[in-house]
Amino acid sequence: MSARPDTAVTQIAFADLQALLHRIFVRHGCSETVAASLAFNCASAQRDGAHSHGVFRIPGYVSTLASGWVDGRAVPVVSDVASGYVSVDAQGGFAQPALAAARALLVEKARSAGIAVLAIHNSHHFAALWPDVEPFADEGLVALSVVNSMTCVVPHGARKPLFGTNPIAFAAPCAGSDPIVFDMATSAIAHGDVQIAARKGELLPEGMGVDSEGQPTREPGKILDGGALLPFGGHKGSALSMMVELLAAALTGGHFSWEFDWAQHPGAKTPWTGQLIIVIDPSKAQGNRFAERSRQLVEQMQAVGLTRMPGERRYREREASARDGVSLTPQELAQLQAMAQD
Ligand code: NDP
Ligand code: PYC
Repeated sequence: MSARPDTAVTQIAFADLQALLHRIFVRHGCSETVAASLAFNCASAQRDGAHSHGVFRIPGYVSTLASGWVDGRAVPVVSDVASGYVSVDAQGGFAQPALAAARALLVEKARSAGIAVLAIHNSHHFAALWPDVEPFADEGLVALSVVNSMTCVVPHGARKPLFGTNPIAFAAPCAGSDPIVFDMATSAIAHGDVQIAARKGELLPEGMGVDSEGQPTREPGKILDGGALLPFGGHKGSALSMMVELLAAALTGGHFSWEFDWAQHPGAKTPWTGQLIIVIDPSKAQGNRFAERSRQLVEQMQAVGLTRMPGERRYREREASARDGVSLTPQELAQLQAMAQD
């Protein structure tokens, strides 16, 4: 559900988009450091055609900052907990600057112990997860991350929503190519894609969600208006979503997806939860041949007919954006320019 928009597009250089988003974040209450982190993240998602978490999210960031729900100037506090464990209190700010603050220590620990964990709590994550893991694989490391969001998914076999859309992202180096990366919500569809479908007046495929009566519906408006999403793959996706709640919230000290109440902050959109990142140094693996073994796996998958790896569409979009500029609709560009000034 992340293809290029089929409406008219205008192209903007990545650096110009990043600078525009940076101005918006600063204008709406973020420190320079936080603005830089979020602008790079969001511009990268737009560049890669990850539209559910590209510039589509900017009005949500702005309304959240205006509501006082998130601290755009928070300075994360990093704790060196153990030889393979780093904890960060994001101080009610965004998760990406918390990761940035702890990253060097995390990598140092992973390279020394072979594996290290970064547990972020008191944090808001409103973005795609792959930007958090892909850079580790660029450095030859394997990374896995989970983040929980806000109650909108009915556990398999239950009657009411409890879990968040709870994505899992994974990145691994692969000899001779870009890293292998996947990043997927554990809900049948990301909440962002439901909002996009509602805006476009499109029906969803079967099996994505239920209305406020718990009845299956394909209408995004009914899901957003008191309805809920389903996990992907029935009990299997539900188990993964449960795991994400445990790792991202219980293990980090963050909130479960149902544990925060933003009712007093009209306009708040960013889930106040937690995030876990596990980084492994594959040079410690038997024979130190991980990247070559990744390549062998990819080649075998292709030999049995696979034509599209996860992450491949994004890499293609990235190439097209580098060549032609990052695509936005003229309306999106005008809205961003207005938000940078208002
Ligand atoms: P998709 O279902 O679009 O894609 C999931 C993964 O599968 C991607 O790695 C994608 O690669 C790959 N993929 C898709 N189609 C195919 C195919 N036909 N063959 C092989 N691989 C394929 O993602 P979701 O809608 O589940 O999630 C979208 C985004 O929403 C994610 O970035 C996620 O992190 C984010 N999200 C964030 C939340 C938060 O709380 N911050 C909550 C929930 C979601 P490719 O990228 O190349 O298309
Ligand atoms: O798309 O499900 C989603 C989502 C939740 C929080 C940020 N994105």
